[in-house]
Amino acid sequence: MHLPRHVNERELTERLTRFEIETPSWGYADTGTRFGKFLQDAAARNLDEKLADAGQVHRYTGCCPTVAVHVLWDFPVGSDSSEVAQRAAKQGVRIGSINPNVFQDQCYKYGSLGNRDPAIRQRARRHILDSVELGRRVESNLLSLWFADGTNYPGQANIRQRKRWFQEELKTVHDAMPPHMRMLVEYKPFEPAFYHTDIADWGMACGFARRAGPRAKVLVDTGHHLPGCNIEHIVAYLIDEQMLGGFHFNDRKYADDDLTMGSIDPYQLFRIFHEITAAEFELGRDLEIAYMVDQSHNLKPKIEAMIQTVMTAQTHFAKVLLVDHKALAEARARDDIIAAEGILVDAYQTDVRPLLAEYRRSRGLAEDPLAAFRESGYVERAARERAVGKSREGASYA
Ligand code: PSV
Ligand code: MN
Repeated sequence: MHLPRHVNERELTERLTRFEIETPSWGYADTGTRFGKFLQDAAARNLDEKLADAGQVHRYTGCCPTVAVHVLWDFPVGSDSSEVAQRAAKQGVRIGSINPNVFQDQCYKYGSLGNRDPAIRQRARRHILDSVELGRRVESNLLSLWFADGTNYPGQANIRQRKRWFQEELKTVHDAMPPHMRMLVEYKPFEPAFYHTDIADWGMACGFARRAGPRAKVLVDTGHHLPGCNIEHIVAYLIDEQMLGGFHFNDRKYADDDLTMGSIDPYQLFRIFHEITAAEFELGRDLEIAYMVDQSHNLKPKIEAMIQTVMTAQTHFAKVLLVDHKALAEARARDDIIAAEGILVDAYQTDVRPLLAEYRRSRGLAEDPLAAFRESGYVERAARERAVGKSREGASYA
């Protein structure tokens, strides 16, 4: 593909190659809404099948070498967690972020680290510390924390007191992590709590992370913002504060919809990536950011949806790599808003499909990973094997 003069082809290719995306184990399993769960014959039934499916995504895209795991969903009590790193390697992937689960057990009805009962707080802390240990065993270096804690009614709880419990507990966990491990603190404005959520926005996540310690950073889940929120501004701010640790990518129309990344507002995705690559251009180095997908496809076929997601991510990342940062700085210096905006729009409107096809071909990958995967017959084979014994009864959301 003919590249604009300001783009260095080698640098672009190298940056694309360093852009890796983690896929979530829970994106390969049957999931649903609180109203029901629609099963797919080919959906993974256990960790090994999830790793195999993630391995397929990596095999066809070449940029998804790690898989996020959710502790209770992937390591149910009593399950064998030994040799998971080797089992992942067999599928061509590694274990990525560890996601403790302190929201689904009955004891967490009124919260986990924010629960007024010290025994429950201790139980939640224990589970997270066990997850740190699990991370060590499966060779992960990322602890990703999301809490469902919050309240539904004014007056229900002492918000300031809960904040202090969170502060204390997060610091304890931070200090217990092995030196190579990082902690990511995720925020969400509402759901499941509908009045107040203990870590409701990026500012709170940033405050908690700062107090926890230097290896704690903020995790931005793109679906966790109120309508109209300028997410790229948050991203830029956190980068400048050296507090941006990672992303959970997905798209939304209303709230935490878990729709495919870039399916609703692809320009937003471009704007988010632009803030990152613009900062990298200034700094002259890559930022340490964990790019992760957090999507559960209830209706789309799961592996295909994940490949589609990853291709969308790569497409938009390639587009921001075309931005002419020098010309942008010059336009800004003249207060030429039309030109400055035009530089972004030019890059956004460039058709990077030929560039990506060439890039993939040069790495021995299929030009169109989605088409190649579809042709492979993997889903049909998985459906034949996995549908057997899959109960059609009791498909309500567990
Ligand atoms: C919560 O909505 C969330 O975004 C957290 O990251 C959880 O770990 C994940 O979804 C579970 O699907
Ligand atoms: Mn998330």
